Amino acid sequence: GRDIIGPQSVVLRGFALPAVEALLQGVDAVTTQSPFRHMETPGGYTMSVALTNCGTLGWATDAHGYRYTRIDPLSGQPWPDLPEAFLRLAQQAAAEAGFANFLPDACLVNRYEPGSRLSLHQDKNERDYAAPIVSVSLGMPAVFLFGGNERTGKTQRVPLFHGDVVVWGGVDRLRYHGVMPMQDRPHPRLGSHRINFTLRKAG
Ligand code: MD3
Ligand code: FE
Repeated sequence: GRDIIGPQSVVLRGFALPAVEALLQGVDAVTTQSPFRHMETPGGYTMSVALTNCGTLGWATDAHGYRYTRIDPLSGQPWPDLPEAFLRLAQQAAAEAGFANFLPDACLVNRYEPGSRLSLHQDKNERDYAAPIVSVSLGMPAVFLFGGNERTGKTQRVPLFHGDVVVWGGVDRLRYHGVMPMQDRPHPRLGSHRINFTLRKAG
């Protein structure tokens, strides 16, 4: 089924389930080349979420700020190729949500453990806000926070489960969002981890 959570945002419940093993194989291939790591924020904190990237461009943060790079600062090599299973799923989900011809060039892969959280933020480092973002949730459930266009507004809480895919775009593209601190509710396939990857058009 689908849950409408904004004028141009939809949760496709279980949409990724048929592809889970191919997607996890993709995550393994990516993390073999570019492992998960905890990056520093410009404010001097270490992120509780570990991340890596695949595709032409990867999102990174350090003491100097947030940016997209072609080279993984940890490996010194280009980010790993976008696995075909990621691209196929993202294009199918985007089309289901009314965004035809989605051509992502960046994929940020986040790994959560119990206690990890993502504080409210906007995704503003992409060049083209007309393209949607497709997000795929695997493993432990999370509570996603969906706010408005200002940090201070009301937030709705949206539970996201293993296999859910969310497509965000249009008027919802710059809404504040985050993830509540993770509870330890181990998943049969992924244990005490949640993996979320987001496909974007960044360049
Ligand atoms: C809504 N990740 O990586 S994915 C992120 O679950 C991020 O790991 C979260 O926020 C996670 O930046 C949420 C869903 C998401 C991604 C981008 C959005 C929701 C969004 C951009 C605009 C509005
Ligand atoms: Fe985000």
